[in-house]
Amino acid sequence: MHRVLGERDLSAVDGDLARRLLTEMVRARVFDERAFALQRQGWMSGYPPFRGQEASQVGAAAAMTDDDWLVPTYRSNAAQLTRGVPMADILRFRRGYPEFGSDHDLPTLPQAVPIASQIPHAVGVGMAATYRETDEAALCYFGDGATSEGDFHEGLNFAGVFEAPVVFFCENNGWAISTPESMQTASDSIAEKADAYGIEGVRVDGNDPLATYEVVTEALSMAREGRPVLVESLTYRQGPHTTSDDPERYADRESFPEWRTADPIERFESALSEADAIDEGFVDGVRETAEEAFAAAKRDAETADANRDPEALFASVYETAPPSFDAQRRELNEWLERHGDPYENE
Ligand SMILES: Cc1ncc(C[n+]2csc(CCOP(=O)(O)OP(=O)(O)O)c2C)c(N)n1
Ligand SMILES: [Mg+2]
Repeated sequence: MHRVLGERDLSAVDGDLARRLLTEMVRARVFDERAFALQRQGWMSGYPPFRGQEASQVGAAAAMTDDDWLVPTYRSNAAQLTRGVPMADILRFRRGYPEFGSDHDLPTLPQAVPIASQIPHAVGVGMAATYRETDEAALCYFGDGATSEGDFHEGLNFAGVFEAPVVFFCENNGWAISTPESMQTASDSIAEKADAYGIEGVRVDGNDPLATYEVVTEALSMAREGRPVLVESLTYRQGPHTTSDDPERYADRESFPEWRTADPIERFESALSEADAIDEGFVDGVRETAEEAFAAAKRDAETADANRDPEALFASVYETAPPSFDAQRRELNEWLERHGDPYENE
C-alpha cells in the first residue's frame, strides 16, 4: 500500500503541490455540498455525491499533463474540476444538457453512466495516441462495481496486448450501491487482477492526496512507455450512492478501518497545518472563493436554459454517422414535436 501521510516527513514535500491539492479538494467539497443541496431543491433530477473521495480523485487528476485524456464517470466530478472543466459545465450536464455543448476544449470524455462502458473507450483513446505517435495517455476512472463487468476485463486485456498508454484508476469506495466490496470479488484485492492481463497493479491509500498523486504520476509515465497500470485507490463513499439512495439501510461504516473512512480533507488539512505548510485561514479562504464560483456557475447554467439544443446530443460523436444514429436523431425530433421540451415548463 502506497502512503505518504503519517509515514514521511512532510517538510520534504513540495509545499506548492500540497497547497494546490488541498485547494482543489476544498473547492470540490464546496461544489459537492452545493450541488447536493440544489438537487434537494428540485434544481436537477439526481446527483451522485463524491464526498469522501476528494483525495483520491484530485490527487490522481493533478498528476495528468495538459495533453492527457480524462475518462470520467458520473462520480468523478472532483477529477473533472481539477482538470479544469468549468463548474457550470457539470451543472448544465446534470440539468439535462449534453456535455458536448461545453465551451472548453480539454481532452476529456463525457461522464459515463453505464457502468464500465468507458473502460474500452479509454483503451481506444490510448491506442489512438499510439497510432498517432503522440505522448498522450488516458486516465480512466471507475468504481469497484465496474470490475465485475465484461468491459473491465475486455479493456484491460486489450490494453495489455496492445501496450496501450492507459492508467485504470479504480476508486474502491467500499460499495456498488448497496453491494459491499466483499461481495464484489473473491480476489484479495482489485489491484491483483492486473496480473491476469500482464500489467502492473498497485494499491494506494485513496484518502492521501499526495499518495494518489505520486502513484498516478508514476503510472502515467509507465503507461506512456507502453506499460498500462491498474491502480486501486482505497477510499470511502461517505454519503449516499445518489440522492435517491438511503445508505442507512445497508452501510456499516464500522466494518471499515478508520484510515479508510476518515475525512480526507480534515486529515490533510491537519497534516499541512502541523507541518506549517498552510496558515490558519487557508481553508476558509478557499471555501469563500469556491462558494462565489459556484454561485456564478449556477447562474451560468440557468442562463443556458434558453439555449438548450437537443441536437447537440448528436454532435461530436461520429464524423460520419451510421444510419442507426440518424434514425435515433429523427426519433428524438419526432418525440419533441409531439411532447415539447420536458424542461420548458419548469
Ligand atoms: C451497465 C450498468 N449496470 C447497472 C447500472 C446501475 N448502477 C448504477 S451505479 C451502480 C453501482 C456502481 O458501483 P461502482 O462501480 O462501485 O461505482 P460507485 O457508484 O461506487 O462510484 C450500478 C449497478 C448501470 N448504471 N450500468
Ligand atoms: Mg463503488
